[in-house]
Amino acid sequence: EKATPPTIHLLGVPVQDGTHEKGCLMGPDALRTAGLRDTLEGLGFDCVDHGNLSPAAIDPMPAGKGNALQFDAIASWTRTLAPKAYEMAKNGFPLFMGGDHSLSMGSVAGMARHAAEEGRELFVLWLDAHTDFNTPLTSESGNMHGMSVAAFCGLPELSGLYEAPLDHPVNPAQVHMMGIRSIDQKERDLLRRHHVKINDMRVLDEMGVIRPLMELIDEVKSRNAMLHVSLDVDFLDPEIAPAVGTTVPGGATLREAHLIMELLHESGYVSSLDLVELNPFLDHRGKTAELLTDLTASLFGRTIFDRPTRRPGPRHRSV
Ligand code: NNH
Ligand code: MN
Ligand code: MN
Ligand code: MN
Repeated sequence: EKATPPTIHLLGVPVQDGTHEKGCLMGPDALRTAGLRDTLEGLGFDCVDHGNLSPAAIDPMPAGKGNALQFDAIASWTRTLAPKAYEMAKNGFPLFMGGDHSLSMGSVAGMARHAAEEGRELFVLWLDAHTDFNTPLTSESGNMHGMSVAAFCGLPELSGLYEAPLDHPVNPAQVHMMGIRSIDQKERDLLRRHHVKINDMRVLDEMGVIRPLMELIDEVKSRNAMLHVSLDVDFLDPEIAPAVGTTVPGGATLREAHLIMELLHESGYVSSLDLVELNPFLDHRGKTAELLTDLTASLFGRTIFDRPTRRPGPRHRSV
């Protein structure tokens, strides 16, 4: 018997204060223009587009230590998004359309709370050129999109972003990163100290995407956890995905990225997705927005040709 597909809840989060490069605020509308919703409906899913989030004003905070830029603005977004993500997760599959990567401070925190309430753990697959594990004390740029993982893992230097201290910080050992090829000096030590699982580009060069990804999927399955996927455009090679302010050469290929999405679909354990860092101002004729749409289609079950039917394992949701 087939589980009914979840409703997909699209939410635009046009935050760009986490980066120095302007333009990410157009990301959600570029994804809409590329036909994300029609594509998902074409695959048989019900979709609700919740429009774009706007951050609630907060009282200015005392200046924190270190050199975080736009701390108050990012706190406003995070405090608005986390409860919204938590609510959306109750009714289906939340798909967050960014916006820069500081978005994940809210989306992941909301998903972690949802998972905890269901008695499940939350794992995170971080697809990015960067590890985004800086704090205001280690960051060289001050840009808060480079601090997202540290924030939702509960590092105290970033706890002021949230309304209240995080009840359900993500365990850094349950954050698996792929595509990594740029880490700041002090960030390196933090990543080691907190046992974040890093699959850098060298790992993908040597063994491809299947082995490290199946390691994650097997662990998620064995713990009956939920899996949040966070896709930064710069995970992809700039040749195929130019619409991002922080391109790093030597990224994932089109087929590697699709294979990851297809395997994630087959796992049946993905609970939620961020599409972030899309800067349409830097795109060529919409190609990056279209690529993200195609990758999302693969995550939701689009295949090139028929696949042999697999015996479904225990599932969170059939996607
Ligand atoms: N590590 C750098 C910083 O913290 C770059 C972060 N930029 C990103 N992250 N695009 O994904 O400033
Ligand atoms: Mn990132
Ligand atoms: Mn990045
Ligand atoms: Mn917990």
